[in-house]
Amino acid sequence: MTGSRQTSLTFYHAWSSSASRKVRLCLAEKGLTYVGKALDLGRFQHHSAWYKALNPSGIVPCLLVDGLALVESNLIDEYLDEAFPEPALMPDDPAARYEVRRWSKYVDDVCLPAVQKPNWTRSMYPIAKLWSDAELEQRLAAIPTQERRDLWRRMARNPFSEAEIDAALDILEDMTLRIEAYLENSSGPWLFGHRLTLADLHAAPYVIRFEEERPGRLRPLTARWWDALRARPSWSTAEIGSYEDDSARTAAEAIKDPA
Ligand SMILES: N[C@@H](CCC(=O)N[C@@H](CS)C(=O)NCC(=O)O)C(=O)O
Repeated sequence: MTGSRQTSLTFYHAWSSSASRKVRLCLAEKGLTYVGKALDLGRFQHHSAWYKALNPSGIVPCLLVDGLALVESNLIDEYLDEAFPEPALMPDDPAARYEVRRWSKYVDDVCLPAVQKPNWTRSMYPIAKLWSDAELEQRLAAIPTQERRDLWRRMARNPFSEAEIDAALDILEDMTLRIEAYLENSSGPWLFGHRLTLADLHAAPYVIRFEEERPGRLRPLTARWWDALRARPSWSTAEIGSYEDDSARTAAEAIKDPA
């Protein structure tokens, strides 16, 4: 743990989850140690009563800080940046801080729904398509939000078409073009100048998925930025593997449900 604080951190996450990866990268950049608890989304541990008591939305991640449950990856990372100020992961200038927040919101509002299409097709559809109607209704009843009930119902009965997945990857490609534009205007190697910020960390899980789905398409500045990001010690500390490996890892290494 950095500094003299005795804060206890327990992190509920899934290895292949983009939102979880954002927080793992932030924890790693801060040099924080924590107890990691990987959930198996394919076994619906995130829909169990014990987990919904921590995160009522029934999604990962969730960071327990001295017993206080923090949810929403962008907000968790901002919390970490304030609670553990070194190294700073936000710019000093209020206008630039605003821009980082705007970028993080865009990633969550636009890139997350886009990445769900290939991700859910690869990992949730093979599970959900096997359900009988009765099992589907039973699974849906445990899901606390309409949005996720709709997604699981789609996976079970009406999976995304190739055209929908392609359109989603176009959205991620557009994100990489926005990254290129930021880098063209940046005074340093990162999206907002010489300091690595949450903006860089929050883009990373979506860039890796884009690269996996459409390899070799990053523009020159983005490709250099991408290499620099993955060369940081935080990349290996955060244990970000391929989507396939991390999905398999999730199933193999998931925690046991608390009794
Ligand atoms: N806005 C949320 C999004 C979290 C989210 O969508 N988590 C996904 C994994 S990346 C999840 O738990 N999916 C499982 C499900 O919906 O059943 C955040 O940033 O924390």
